Amino acid sequence: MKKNQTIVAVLFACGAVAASTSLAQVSVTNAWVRATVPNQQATGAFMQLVSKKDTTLVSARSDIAGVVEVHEMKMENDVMRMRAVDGLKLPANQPVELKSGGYHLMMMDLKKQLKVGTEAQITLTFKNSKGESETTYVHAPVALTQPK
Ligand SMILES: [Cu+2]
Repeated sequence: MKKNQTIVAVLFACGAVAASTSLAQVSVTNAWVRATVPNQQATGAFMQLVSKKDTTLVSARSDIAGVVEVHEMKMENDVMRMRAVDGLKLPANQPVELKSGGYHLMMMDLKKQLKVGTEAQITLTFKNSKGESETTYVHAPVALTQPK
């Protein structure tokens, strides 16, 4: 009897996840985080974002990092520089790529080494022009290069 109850609980949990996914405006694919060496303070997280409606990625956080910022990487006077941006605009149905050399999530003040084969959880918060916000949870595998 106990066993049956557990199965029901699991099924219910899966149903709840599916429901919240279909309501979500933003979908996240191909997320990954670059592995670190011991005592490394920062790393990048990368993914593809697509929103059904215009919105903006306004913030990100993770338990494994003290700070997560949205960064932009750009060539300026022949030097590759990166800086924090206030928000990353996601125009409706246009995939926005967070990748090496472009936009990325900068995970700083890392609380532990990120080892290949583990997973990082990142929470993304989006806000549209009406001020409505949406939160998306991302499970990103830790890897040395973008997983195929
Ligand atoms: Cu950066």
